[in-house]
Amino acid sequence: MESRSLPGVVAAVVFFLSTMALPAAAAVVEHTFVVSQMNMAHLCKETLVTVVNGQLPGPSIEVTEGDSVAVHVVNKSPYNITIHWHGVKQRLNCWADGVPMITQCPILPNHNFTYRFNVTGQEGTLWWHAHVPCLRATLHGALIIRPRHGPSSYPFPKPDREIPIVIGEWWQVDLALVDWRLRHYLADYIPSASTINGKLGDLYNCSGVMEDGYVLDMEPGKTYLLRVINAALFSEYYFKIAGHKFTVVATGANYVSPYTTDVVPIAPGETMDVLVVADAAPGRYYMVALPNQSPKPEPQSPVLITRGTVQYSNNHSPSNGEAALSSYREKGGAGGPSGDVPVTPEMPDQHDRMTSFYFHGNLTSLHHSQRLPVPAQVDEHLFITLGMGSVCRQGQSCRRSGSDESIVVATMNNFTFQPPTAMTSLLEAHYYNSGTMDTLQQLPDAPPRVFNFTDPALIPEGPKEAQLEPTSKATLARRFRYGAAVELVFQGTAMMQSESNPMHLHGHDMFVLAQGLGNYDAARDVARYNLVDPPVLNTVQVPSLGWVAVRFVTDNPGIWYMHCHYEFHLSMGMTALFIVEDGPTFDTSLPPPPANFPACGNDNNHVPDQFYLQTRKSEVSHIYGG
Ligand SMILES: *[C@@H]1O[C@H](CO)[C@@H](O)[C@H](O)[C@H]1NC(C)=O
Ligand SMILES: *[C@@H]1O[C@H](CO)[C@@H](O)[C@H](O)[C@H]1NC(C)=O
Ligand SMILES: *[C@@H]1O[C@H](CO)[C@@H](O)[C@H](O)[C@H]1NC(C)=O
Ligand SMILES: *[C@@H]1O[C@H](CO)[C@@H](O)[C@H](O)[C@H]1NC(C)=O
Ligand SMILES: *[C@@H]1O[C@H](CO)[C@@H](O)[C@H](O)[C@H]1NC(C)=O
Ligand SMILES: *[C@@H]1O[C@H](CO)[C@@H](O)[C@H](O)[C@H]1NC(C)=O
Ligand SMILES: CC(=O)N[C@H]1CO[C@H](CO)[C@@H](O)[C@@H]1O
Ligand SMILES: [Cu+2]
Repeated sequence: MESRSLPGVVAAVVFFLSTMALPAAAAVVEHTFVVSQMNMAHLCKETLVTVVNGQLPGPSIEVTEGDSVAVHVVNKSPYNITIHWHGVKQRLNCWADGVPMITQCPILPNHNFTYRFNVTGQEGTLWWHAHVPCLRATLHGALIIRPRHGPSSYPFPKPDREIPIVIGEWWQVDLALVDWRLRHYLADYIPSASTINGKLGDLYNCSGVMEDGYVLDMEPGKTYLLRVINAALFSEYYFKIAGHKFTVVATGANYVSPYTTDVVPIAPGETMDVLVVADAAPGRYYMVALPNQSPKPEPQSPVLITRGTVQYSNNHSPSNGEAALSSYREKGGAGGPSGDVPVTPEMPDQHDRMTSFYFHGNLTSLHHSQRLPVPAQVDEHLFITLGMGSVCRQGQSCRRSGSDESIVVATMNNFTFQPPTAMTSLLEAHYYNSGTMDTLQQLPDAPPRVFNFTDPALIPEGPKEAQLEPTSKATLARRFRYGAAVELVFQGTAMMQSESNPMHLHGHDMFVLAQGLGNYDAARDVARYNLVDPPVLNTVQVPSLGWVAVRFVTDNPGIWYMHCHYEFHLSMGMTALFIVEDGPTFDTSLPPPPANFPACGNDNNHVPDQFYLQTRKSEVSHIYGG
């Protein structure tokens, strides 16, 4: 089987369409993505990873708003592959959304498929990733959308340089195995390191030799636009640069009112465009990404901090540098702007959840001409609880609370998602009106039982939650007519967990009206809705033991994945499908599937379950040193 290396071929080609009479001619931005496996060495160990064009992170796609994109995906890996263009609205183009068995049959090993989509009405940073469970840890890259009228039309001072900052994880284990075990609630693998732009940084070493770290050269006085992406599977991160402040100007390719902060919390699936001015004293400064986690009784993971360095390229000294810097100096350390050791930022605590809560609560959208109005009238109300539960391995009744007879799963309104197993994608079944659609289970508009959702006594697997734990498995879907204004409240629960949940909706942006801690109470909380300038996001961070209220309009026919962007919750079933019906006209109806659409078929590389079952943690324990 061909699997190891790959030629680093393939550049992006841009063809200008001479016939278009737009302000800046719309272009077709074309890429070839060869997905293959290669060995990468970190922490004294070679690991076989699945990557695009031999790169980790994968290639950035850079477009101008209004451009068309064509990405030729050639699958030389042993896995079924789809690529999702995270945050791209894909209007009337659900076929290109890249969710396996939902919007398309996957691209089988040794097959290829060309994704075609237009990027319109969005500016800023998005990203792409494989929508194959867990494999997105190494199959991802930036998708950068610049304004049609050039960088001088940014609604903020024109940056001197633009830099993608991709926060990720380094895994020393077969990611297909991680997924299989998550789905069978054998959640025994964790990443080995965090990364910035693929580099582990100097907190990690191989036999005392430090890992490379990402280095950003800055010139004094210049302004940098950092396009920060959280591509990690497991954690929200706190991101900081010692001695510098950030001005957040966009998130999820939507502009926000400039918001100044010294720390950027970023959950998996979120993207943040932030300006940094090189206004500190010339020297070296650490850029740090710290994953946060829920406190006990949640199981605790080792804290995998990563860091890179910002270094000033010459000695021109700005006036206020020294003063701005003194408060960031490492306590008791030898660090200094001109010393050998870079200055270290003081990070929030790993258990701090309020820094993320306040940050997200402070975002508002920027007033500008393209901004869509917030729907004032609501046609449909949904209230969705997020938590954990369990299903029996066999039959209807079984012992729970951690017993081997049941499997712990992640839930929405007391259902966990069952991926469809038909011989076509659901979207084809929907489009051709085939019978498969009858097997879908309706996602209830509200949880079947009202309980004290955020009572911390429900967190551990114990007597208090035992009555609530049984749940059902089904292919969950909710239908909407075209053009409905939907209000959706996500309620985090303490059901066997106290995690936050970054909820991602495909094909639509959401107006984020309000958030709160504890239980949502319409009588009290509707009054707090921001209907004037709410931020517009494709991924909303539902706070730990709290809630978020959003509105969106179902203006894009198709079947859209709605799921938690923590990969462990996704693999464990925190997913539902939003089916948006066709509207009355040609311009509001889903067109037929594109040419050469993949057909479902058997690949010859199917790994038997037995393999994953037999691979016990003990056999790979050397990876984690125990
Ligand atoms: C893609 O597949 C088609 C047939 O399925 C084949 O003709 C073509 O050569 C393939 N392209 C690449 C780049 O592998
Ligand atoms: C993209 O835009 C072009 C030019 O307007 C149009 O011909 C094409 O159908 C669009 N493609 C998709 C997938 O929407
Ligand atoms: C904005 O942040 C400040 C502190 O950082 C906090 O006190 C305030 O409550 C936040 N606002 C919202 C709406 O979350
Ligand atoms: C829910 O539980 C919390 C924590 O135990 C408690 O403070 C609150 O009063 C409870 N709410 C209701 C409505 O029982
Ligand atoms: C979920 O449904 C099951 C079966 O009806 C019930 O036993 C359980 O209490 C429900 N749990 C929640 C959280 O609603
Ligand atoms: C790959 O996808 C096909 C459907 O096209 C499916 O039959 C097969 O089981 C999948 N293989 C794996 C390893 O998931
Ligand atoms: C993987 C590796 O070699 N890690 C080493 C990093 O450095 C510390 C202390 O110097 C060692 O204990 C680790 O084994
Ligand atoms: Cu989640």
